[in-house]
Amino acid sequence: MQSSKDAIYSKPQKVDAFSFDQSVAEVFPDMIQRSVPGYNTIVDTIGQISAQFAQPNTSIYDLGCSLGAASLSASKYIQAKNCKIIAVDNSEAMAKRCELHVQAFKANTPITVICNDIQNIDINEASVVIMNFTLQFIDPQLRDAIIQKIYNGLKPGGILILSEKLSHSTQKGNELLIDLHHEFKRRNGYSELEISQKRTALEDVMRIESFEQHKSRITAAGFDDLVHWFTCFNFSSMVAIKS
Ligand code: GEK
Repeated sequence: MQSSKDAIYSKPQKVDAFSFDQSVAEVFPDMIQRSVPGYNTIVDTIGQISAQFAQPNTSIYDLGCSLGAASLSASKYIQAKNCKIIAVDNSEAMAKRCELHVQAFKANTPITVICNDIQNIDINEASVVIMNFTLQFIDPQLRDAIIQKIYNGLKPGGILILSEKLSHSTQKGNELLIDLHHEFKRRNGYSELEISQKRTALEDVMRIESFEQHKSRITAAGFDDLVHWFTCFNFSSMVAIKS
């Protein structure tokens, strides 16, 4: 499917809070690849990790699926029999476009797209749950309950793949990571204006936490191990394992 170039913040404007609306859905593949370092590697590896942990006759959830990149990667790699992938996003524009993406690819493991809030979704008989840069957009007050629900819905041996932008504990360290990320965006063609307007738009919408905060929530929910498998600047991906 065709994806247009992200020029949403290229002109000076009164910046509203960022939302995953139609204009974002239309340019999303370009936006996320030029904004998240290692995005393609992360998505491909999520497919490989999913294949390693998918158990026969179970569900794989992709929560905050956007256009379904992680679901499609999981579907490409999973060999376990009789699995199904449930891809969830509460943005109607994203879910509609995701459905078109899913139909355009021949999926080995079937993918069902659901337009709903993660809060309303039951997690049952799951062997893999994917949250690829989604938790950071959820109200921090709701995060403990969501992670607990995921833990409870996972079968023994199941995993949560959690990718997040992280904050660093020292101001200097944080500034270094932010500078490196902004340079990454400049090198991908974003102007100073685009970088600064996007930053303003995300201010109250994306509330990031430190690795320690994630680890403490994951441990409190009952997970036995948290494996930090990818980091580039302030972007990370982790695997939480239920033994
Ligand atoms: C990828 N995982 O390409 N319920 C459901 N969906 C939500 C909620 C919620 N409460 N809050 C936010 N979303 C994708 C990328 S993008 C990350 C994920 C980014 C959805 C939101 O609509 C958006 O599609 C997605 O989470 C976050 O592998 O853009 O940085």
